[in-house]
Amino acid sequence: MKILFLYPNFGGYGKIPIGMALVMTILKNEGHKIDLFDVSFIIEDHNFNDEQMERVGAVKETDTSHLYNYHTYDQIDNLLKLKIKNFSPDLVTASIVEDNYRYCHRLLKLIKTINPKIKTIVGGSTPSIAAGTVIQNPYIDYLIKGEAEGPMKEFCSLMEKKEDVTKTASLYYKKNGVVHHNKLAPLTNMDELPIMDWSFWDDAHFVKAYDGKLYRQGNIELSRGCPQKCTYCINETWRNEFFETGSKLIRKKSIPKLIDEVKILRDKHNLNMFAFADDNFLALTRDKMNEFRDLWKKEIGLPFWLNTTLESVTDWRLDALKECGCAGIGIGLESGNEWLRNHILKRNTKNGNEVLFKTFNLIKKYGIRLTCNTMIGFPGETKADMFETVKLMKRIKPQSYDMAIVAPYMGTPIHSLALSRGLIDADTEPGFLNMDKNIGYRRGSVIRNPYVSEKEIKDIVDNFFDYVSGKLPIPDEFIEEAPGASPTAPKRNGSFEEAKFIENVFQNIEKQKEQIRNVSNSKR
Ligand code: B12
Ligand code: SF4
Repeated sequence: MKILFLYPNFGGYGKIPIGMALVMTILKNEGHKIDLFDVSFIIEDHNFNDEQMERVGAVKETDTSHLYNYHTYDQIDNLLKLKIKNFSPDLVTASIVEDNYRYCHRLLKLIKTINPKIKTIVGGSTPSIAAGTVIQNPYIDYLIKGEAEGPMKEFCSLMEKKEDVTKTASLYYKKNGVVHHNKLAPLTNMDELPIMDWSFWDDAHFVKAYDGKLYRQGNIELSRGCPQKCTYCINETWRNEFFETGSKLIRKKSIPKLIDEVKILRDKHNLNMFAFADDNFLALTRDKMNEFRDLWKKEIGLPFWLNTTLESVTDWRLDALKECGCAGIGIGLESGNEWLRNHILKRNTKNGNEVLFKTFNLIKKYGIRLTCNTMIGFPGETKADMFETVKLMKRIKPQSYDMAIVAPYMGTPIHSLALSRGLIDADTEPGFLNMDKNIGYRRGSVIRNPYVSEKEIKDIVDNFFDYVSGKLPIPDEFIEEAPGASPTAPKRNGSFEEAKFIENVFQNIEKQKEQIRNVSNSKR
């Protein structure tokens, strides 16, 4: 069967997406003919994300413009028409994050206009956590919720044999205008994953700027899942939605398997750096960490970059990382105000700001480059709260830091909160119902904040680097600690309704889980 994959990567950030690459590899290994339509390097003439970070001084300038070959939307449409004509796919698939969903809609609509008989199936972050909404899109026939390694293999095999595809696990589909869905497949066993076949992808995906230099970097994973419950992140929703499968959200590959894969990918693609896509790389036991250190040092010997949570940072893990050549760590600090972190973000930090500060100093002690990410613009956040984030970053002063404006991704508690309080421009179209109309790359704040204007939010983000470096002083009115910023700060005096909403979301989830537990106990 001929399967065309769309990567509507509307933002020009190159990096081969692991999930999609795995699904493509599995289907190729099953004997299907695979092709890719990837807009990563034709939709922009530059890497917008990098440029924005360079502009604010968060990363060193590196020229990657030679990778891009800008085309207008109409020109890209023509390229897609040509691809459809030449490849003549039986099935078109797309990997969707909310930022690229509207653009993906345009491409899927075009495909259905060219040939309405071509079936379309989507997966990825947004289809997984907002399945009931996305499946209503008129140009989407099928949707796989969650990890698709097993379900896509099943779906394509059924389709090829002209059997009933609607038996596929984790599938959402429409029949006579009514949405149906099947039982979810268990989450993937990472030791059963194939080695990714990257031959479909443009070489430009490997070229990555890091600390002012260009590397040939591979995007890989050791683990999936995260124990935290942040209200703006996919993990919390994923954990709850997949609770019924009984699968463990947090999984790891065996270290020898990882090393074997990395060796093959390194040699095949001439790579000299790796980036781990894991949400919380450092959640490794002492034995696993040491095994990773020894094998990486002996067999790979290349710099690597990872994301982790503050809670997983320990002396012995840093020591191991340093020894095997870790080039950098990324950590989401998010907000400098403890009350906001605990009650709105649920980025529960039993370790308050002082402990966070010590952890960051520990990383500095090991000389590992730290990128610290923050976010502002949460419902219930005041301007004083935002300046707490600036002040905490000023204390930590890592080598690299960034501030983003929170996006209320559909399916997350932050989206429900923003929607319930009328703080977003909710769409009304099928396939987009209640999704924010404005999520996308070059926009400012999409959540309306009753306490801070959009311009003020944008000014803080734009001047973040100057505030942290000291070029701009912290305004006098924000020098005192904001209410709730720490145990010694004045007591919080507002935003309680927003906090109560979030608390209710969590309580309802617990009730639903309890019901699932009761049903499964009664079946035993
Ligand atoms: C690593 C990472 C990145 C890397 C690499 C991205 C990449 N393209 O691989 C970088 C830094 C470049 C990045 C950029 C962005 N990211 Co990012 N990223 C991640 C992270 C941490 C891991 C992704 C990953 O590789 N997971 C492992 C793989 C195996 O899982 P997976 O991608 O979900 O794939 C499985 C299923 O989704 C499904 N599937 C995937 N594709 C397809 C396709 C089909 C047809 C089917 C049927 C199934 C299917 O099967 C896969 C295998 O099981 C996730 C968080 C997370 N836990 O998912 C955020 C995440 C995906 N990123 C997110 C965002 C917002 C972005 C940006 C828009 C940020 C920005 N403003 O620039 C860009 C978008 C870039 C893009 N178009 O992909 C959000 C998406 C939220 C949402 N609801 O849409 C996430 C979920 C984080 C969050 N906030 O919760 N990201
Ligand atoms: S710590 Fe990071 S990856 Fe984990 S749930 Fe929170 S935002 Fe998501």
